[in-house]
Amino acid sequence: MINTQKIWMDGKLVDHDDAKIHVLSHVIHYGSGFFEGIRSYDTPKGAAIFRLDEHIKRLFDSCKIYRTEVPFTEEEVKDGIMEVLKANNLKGSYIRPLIYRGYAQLGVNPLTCPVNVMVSAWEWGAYLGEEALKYGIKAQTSSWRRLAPNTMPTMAKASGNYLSSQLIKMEALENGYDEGIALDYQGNVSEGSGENLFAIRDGVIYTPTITASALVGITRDSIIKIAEYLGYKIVEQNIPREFLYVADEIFLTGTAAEVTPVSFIDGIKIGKGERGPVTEKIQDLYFKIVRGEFTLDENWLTFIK
Ligand code: PPE
Repeated sequence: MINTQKIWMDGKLVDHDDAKIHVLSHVIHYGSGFFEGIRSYDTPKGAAIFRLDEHIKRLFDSCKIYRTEVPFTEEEVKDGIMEVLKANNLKGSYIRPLIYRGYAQLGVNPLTCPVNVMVSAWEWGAYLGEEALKYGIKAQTSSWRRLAPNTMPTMAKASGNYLSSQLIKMEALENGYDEGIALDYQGNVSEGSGENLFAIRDGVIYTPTITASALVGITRDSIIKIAEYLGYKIVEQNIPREFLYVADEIFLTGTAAEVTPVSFIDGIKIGKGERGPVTEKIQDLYFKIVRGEFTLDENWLTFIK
C-alpha cells in the first residue's frame, strides 16, 4: 500500500481509506485520465516543488488535447498540491495529480461523464533503485514500438498511453532487464517506458525529437538547459537503434527516474559499462538544482508556503 494519509479529491482533503471512485467510472473502462508525476525536494530553504508550473501546464495541455474541460483552474490544482504536501507533512515527495472522467454513463464517448480531479503525494525513492543512479541499469530494446502518430497523441500524458509502457516494462523485466527502450513507428529510438533518453558520443549529446513519439519530458527540458549551461552541444534528431550500441554514454531522464545511467543495452556494453563522466557531471548538477544547492533558473523551484 502507498503510505499517505490525506488525498485531495475535487477540492477536499479526504482520508486515504475514503479516497474511492465508482467501478463504473469512465476512466477505469477506457483509460480517460491525464496525469503528472512531480517531485518535491527538501532544500536548505525548505521543501520545494521542481518545475511545478510546467507540470501543471502539461497536465492542462493533456486535457485540452482530449477536449476535457477541467472544473478547477491551474492555480486551484497547485493549491491542492500544496495542501496535500502540508497535510501529509511531506518534504521530499512524489506528487501525482490525476484528472479523469468519472461516473455518469458508460459508452466510449467521454463527454457524458464528469471531470474529476485528485492529488496525492508520498515518499518515493530512486525509481530504478539507488544503485542504478550510481552504476547504471541494463536495458533492452523493446519488441513493442511506441504509439504511432495518428493513433494516440504522445504529447498528452494520458493514462491510456501507459498500456504501451506496461508492455515495454513487463517484457524487459521478464527478460531479466531493468528497463525497456522502445523504438518509434519508423524504427528510430523513442524513449523508455517512463523516461526520455539521451546518448553521448564524442562529447556531443543527442536526444530523440518529440516527433519520435517521446513524451515532452520536463526533466528532458531541464537536462537540455543544464547541458547547455555546462557547455555541451545538444542535438535533437532521429536516432537509429545501433547508435545506442556505439554511444560513449547513455542516460534516461524523468521525474521519477531523475538521471539514470544505462550501462548495457541488449547485452552490449555502453562505453565502459558504467556511469560515464558526462552523465555524472549532468546528474550532479541536476541533483544540486532540485535540492536547491545551485540555481540555474529561479522559477524552477516553488517553495511550499
Ligand atoms: N516518457 C514517459 C513515457 C514518461 O512516462 C515520463 C515520465 C517521461 C518520459 C519523462 O517525463 P518528465 O517526468 O516530464 O521528465 N514518467 C512519469 C511516470 C512514471 C511512473 O512510473 O508512473 C514520471 O517520471 O513521473
